[in-house]
Amino acid sequence: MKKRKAFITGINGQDGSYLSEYLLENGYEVYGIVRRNSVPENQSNRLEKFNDKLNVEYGDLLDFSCLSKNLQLIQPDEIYNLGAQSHVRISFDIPQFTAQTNALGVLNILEAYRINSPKAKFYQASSSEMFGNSVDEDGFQRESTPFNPVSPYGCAKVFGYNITRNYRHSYKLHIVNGILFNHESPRRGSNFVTNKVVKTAVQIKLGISDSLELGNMDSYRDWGHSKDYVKAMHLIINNKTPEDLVVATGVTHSVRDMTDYVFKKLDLDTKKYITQNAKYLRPQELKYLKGDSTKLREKFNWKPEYTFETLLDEMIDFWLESYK
Ligand code: F7E
Repeated sequence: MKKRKAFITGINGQDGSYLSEYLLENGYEVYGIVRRNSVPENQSNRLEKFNDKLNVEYGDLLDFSCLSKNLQLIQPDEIYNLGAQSHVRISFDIPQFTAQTNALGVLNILEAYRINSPKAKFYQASSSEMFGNSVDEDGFQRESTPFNPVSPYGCAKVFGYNITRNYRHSYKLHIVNGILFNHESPRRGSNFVTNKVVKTAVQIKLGISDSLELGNMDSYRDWGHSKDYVKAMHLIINNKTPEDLVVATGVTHSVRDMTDYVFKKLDLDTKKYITQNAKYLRPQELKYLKGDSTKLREKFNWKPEYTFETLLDEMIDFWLESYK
């Protein structure tokens, strides 16, 4: 039987790498683009173990010609647009680049798709950051919760979400948004809060580091595992009727709770090591996220395998192992 083909932007990111592995396991041919980087190791380290099974080319969401050429040649069955400037605080430092990549980049790939491979299904990586500080009365965010973004990243993602819906409705294409809440793993960049806390706590435990500087510890996040979430992406794109769905655990914790859990696990006293540094604060903060993914759970029987605790335990074990 002919293998199904998937094309992934951001293939070397946390989600791109887990999604590639999952699709390879499920018999797909996997294609993707990575942005050229001056340090070549950074482009492939998450893909190292299975790089020889992938078809990866240089490309960029800002370069319509390369997107167009790739989609014309590959004729994928499924397109996952996971490429982005994904760091919310950094989006305040580089707002225009963030808007170009996370907003206009989506339009570029949608156009390349509409023109060259309109039979494919298309997945757009939308984000809970689009909700900003908007919460329903019961304390959850869900598909119907209004967007009220509080960062350049969130604003750009709202454009990406809307243009995706617009293409679905205007051109009758099979296009979906997955609205994913925070998701982490040992492959998370170490400038995101979970991996920063776990990595530094392990370094403190091993005497390599003696302090941890953080920003706001009173914000709440709904943290899941990237491995669980890439399976949800695959279900959402293959939904018979294309629709936009939330992916979340439904459990929320503060940054302080998360830090306490990690330090306690390593037998360390948070008070001794943690200080606040204003450089990690954001001009505007998203204070609270807790997602309701009932629609996804009911439709596909999806539920996360990892809990907050098993996610952090896996990350702690990863860093302990890697410093051995
Ligand atoms: O921050 C606070 C920070 O950078 C989480 C991205 O994947 O999820 C992610 O965005 C919280 C915030 O993730 C530090 O202020 C405190 O309240 O890990 P984060 P994020 O901003 O929620 C959404 C769904 C996405 O779509 C994004 O792409 O932790 N915090 N101290 C800190 N955060 C960082 N990074 N570093 C600190 O030192």
